[in-house]
Amino acid sequence: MSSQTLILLLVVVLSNLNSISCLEFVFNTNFNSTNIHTYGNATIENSIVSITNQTVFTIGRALYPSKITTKQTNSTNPLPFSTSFIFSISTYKNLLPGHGLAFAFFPFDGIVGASSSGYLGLFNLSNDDDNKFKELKLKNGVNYQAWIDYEDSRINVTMAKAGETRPIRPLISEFLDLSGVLLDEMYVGFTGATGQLVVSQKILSWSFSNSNCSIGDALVTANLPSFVIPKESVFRSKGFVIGVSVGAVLIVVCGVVIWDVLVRKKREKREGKEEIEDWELQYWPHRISYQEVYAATMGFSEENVIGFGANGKVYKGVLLGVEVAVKRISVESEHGMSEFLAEVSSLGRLKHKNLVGLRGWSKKEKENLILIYDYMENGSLDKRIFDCDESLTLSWEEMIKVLKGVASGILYLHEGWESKVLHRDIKASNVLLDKDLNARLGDFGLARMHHHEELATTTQVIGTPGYMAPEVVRTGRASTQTDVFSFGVLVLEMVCGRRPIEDGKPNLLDWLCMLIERGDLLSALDDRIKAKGCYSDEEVERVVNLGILCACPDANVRPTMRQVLKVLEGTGLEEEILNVNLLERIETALNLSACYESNIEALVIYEVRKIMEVSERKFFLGGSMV
Ligand SMILES: *[C@@H]1O[C@H](CO)[C@@H](O)[C@H](O)[C@H]1NC(C)=O
Ligand SMILES: *[C@@H]1O[C@H](CO)[C@@H](O)[C@H](O)[C@H]1NC(C)=O
Ligand SMILES: *[C@@H]1O[C@H](CO)[C@@H](O)[C@H](O)[C@H]1NC(C)=O
Ligand SMILES: *[C@@H]1O[C@H](CO)[C@@H](O)[C@H](O)[C@H]1NC(C)=O
Ligand SMILES: *[C@@H]1O[C@H](CO)[C@@H](O)[C@H](O)[C@H]1NC(C)=O
Ligand SMILES: *[C@@H]1O[C@H](CO)[C@@H](O)[C@H](O)[C@H]1NC(C)=O
Ligand SMILES: CC(=O)N[C@H]1CO[C@H](CO)[C@@H](O)[C@@H]1O
Repeated sequence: MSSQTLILLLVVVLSNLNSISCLEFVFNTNFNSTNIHTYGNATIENSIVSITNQTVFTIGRALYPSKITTKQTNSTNPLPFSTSFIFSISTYKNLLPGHGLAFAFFPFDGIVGASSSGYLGLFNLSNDDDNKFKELKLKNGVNYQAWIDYEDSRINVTMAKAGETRPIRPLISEFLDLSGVLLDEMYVGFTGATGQLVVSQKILSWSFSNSNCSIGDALVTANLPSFVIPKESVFRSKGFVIGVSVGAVLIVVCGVVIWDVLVRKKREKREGKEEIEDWELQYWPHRISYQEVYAATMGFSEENVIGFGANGKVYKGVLLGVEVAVKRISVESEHGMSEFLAEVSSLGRLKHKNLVGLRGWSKKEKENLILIYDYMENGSLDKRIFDCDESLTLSWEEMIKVLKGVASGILYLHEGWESKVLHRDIKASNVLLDKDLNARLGDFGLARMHHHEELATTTQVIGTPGYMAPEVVRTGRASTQTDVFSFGVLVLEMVCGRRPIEDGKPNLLDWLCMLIERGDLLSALDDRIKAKGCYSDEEVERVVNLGILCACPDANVRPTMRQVLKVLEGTGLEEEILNVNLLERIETALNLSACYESNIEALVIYEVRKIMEVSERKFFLGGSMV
């Protein structure tokens, strides 16, 4: 789990009223329904304000009961203010944390016009403005005290652990003229939201004054309740004793191994060879010397660049007379490299007609890993779906062939091998087309090995926004069902000829659900495919339904890859699967279409972007390969 929680502290004003005198109040863990008003899903529990909890897609707001004067009498000058509050943000077990909390002035009470998730119950899609945010990263659960002071158009935000003295230097000190945005009287308080990501956000104490800049000192910081997730006591447990014993044995074993490795390395150095580990020779793919790769790509010349991945370029090359695609990846650490090599050695053994073959690998020094793949003449699938001219678009038949290919590639990964492999990043740019337009899944960099039955336990989010199942966004956990979800999105974007998320257009899934409700499903079919003909309406309907079913927010409703393939191949069983079983499930899925609505937010806006920042490191293999 990401140990970092994002919180946002800000003073914001939403739009452009008359006045009186100064105000001052102090609440020391004595909130009640009289002295603070809550809106949305905020509650008061044990005299503490809870802005958000584990409930997804909620907005919580807590405001001082009446409007306060924010301007000096007969003037547009804002009144100075000092406010301080103690808050706690804690995460839930096995869930990724989000989204944040804000201190704000509001022109009205209630939560009308605000959106959840990354908008913090403060903004919505039409009035969001990223520039207003200042972001701080905090550890979880701890009670923090924040101070916000405003005077003479200067705003200072200071923060410390509750109980510690106020730091002299503010975290943020900015000139900010609030006169244009503050109304004469406004509500003041806190707002927060959850999305797919949830976090508990609490306000323990709060003080505010227009005249006393030391009002923060009035907050009692002693004996505050703690929301830090308790760690299990380890010392008393049996596990501890066993752990220590096993640990001691391990240390000895490791020592022996390390010593052995060091001796070997020394010997290798003396012999002046590249370090080649034993397994490198045992398995596909073989290691290829850097010089060979260098020559094959004409010294990694720009002319040979055929694609850009997230972490490096892809080159075309000729190795031993065969065309290859060479992907260069920079690896941050030595640890990253060894992790990678272990993975490459396993993945190199995966062989299937619908997977891009990995021919070999090479490395230069410690940070440059090079993967050599079969060259795919027809490039990546995305170039055949989006923004391309008609001559390049696939016909319905070709499209079905590609989908069958992708489906059998995924099925092989999921079931065809002794250990289950998740792809984790199925999308059009990761599907390559060979000279006969056969689909081959590429980019296994994100795939990890999993033994059958064992649930993937990584909590790092891996994937691409729009293709990620809601549960991945929420928990970071991938499974075969999450691959099925991405496949569903791929099916739908191929049929419709548009990306799952496009600026200014409704989310693809929502749009399709709307068309289905209207009974106008066929209008979803890409006009360019329509122009090529050779399809039947029933077939289109079947494939769209299949896509929607795969992309159902409820993972249990999604079919397995084996069922998907059967439907695509139309091997008799289809009737049974689709008509009886699946159609029923599609109904369920459609009933869940309300879910889709909230998913738009989850997928489009903010959280995925945020998570991606956190786990950027994991994206080094993302992007397309040609
Ligand atoms: C609420 O708290 C205030 C102090 O802030 C107190 O004066 C008031 O009596 C409390 N009201 C109720 C209903 O407990
Ligand atoms: C979250 O808060 C709501 C009230 O907004 C409450 O009904 C619900 O039980 C709470 N959920 C949890 C898990 O505490
Ligand atoms: C503020 O303006 C009102 C009229 O607009 C006037 O009656 C009042 O005396 C003024 N107050 C001050 C303090 O200037
Ligand atoms: C967004 O908020 C503005 C007020 O700031 C409101 O006028 C508008 O209707 C809201 N839009 C939506 C979609 O809620
Ligand atoms: C904000 O911080 C600056 C620098 O520490 C200080 O000079 C200024 O007086 C502060 N302003 C307020 C309103 O606290
Ligand atoms: C400001 O508030 C602090 C904390 O409550 C208090 O100790 C101090 O006396 C107040 N100062 C003034 C000028 O009222
Ligand atoms: C449990 C609870 O109070 N849920 C509410 C959360 O807020 C939404 C509106 O924002 C209400 O519809 C829910 O009933």
